[in-house]
Amino acid sequence: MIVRDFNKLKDTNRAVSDAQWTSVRMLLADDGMGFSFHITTLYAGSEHTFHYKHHFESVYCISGRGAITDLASGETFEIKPGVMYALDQHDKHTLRADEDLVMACCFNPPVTGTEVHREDGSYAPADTAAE
Ligand code: 9YT
Repeated sequence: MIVRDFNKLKDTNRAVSDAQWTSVRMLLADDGMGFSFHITTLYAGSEHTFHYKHHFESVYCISGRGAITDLASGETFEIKPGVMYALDQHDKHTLRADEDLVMACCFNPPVTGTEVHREDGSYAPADTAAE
């Protein structure tokens, strides 16, 4: 069994940040679960375009308000506590945080923790994370 405390991990190298978001990786690839599990906070006023071409991702809103736009269809959905979205088509999307958005995210395949967003909004495939 694995038991971890967000409040301890947030001050370790399992917390990855850029200027507009921070993500605490509760589970990573080397935990052997087949998915990774992150608590990601997107800061109020920020907007993010991501395109996880090599991963499936589901995201559950714990707190905050914002919106997600599916860039293929142009549809926009409100994000608020209780709402989940799943990028089952590797959907390219824009997330807008009107307030700090705290999201619980699962990635399949799991991220290793070393990925950085590439120009196209993706993370590299699992077996080439360092590329
Ligand atoms: C909510 C969201 O887009 N999560 C993406 C994952 C986050 N950038 C991370 O943990 O790497």
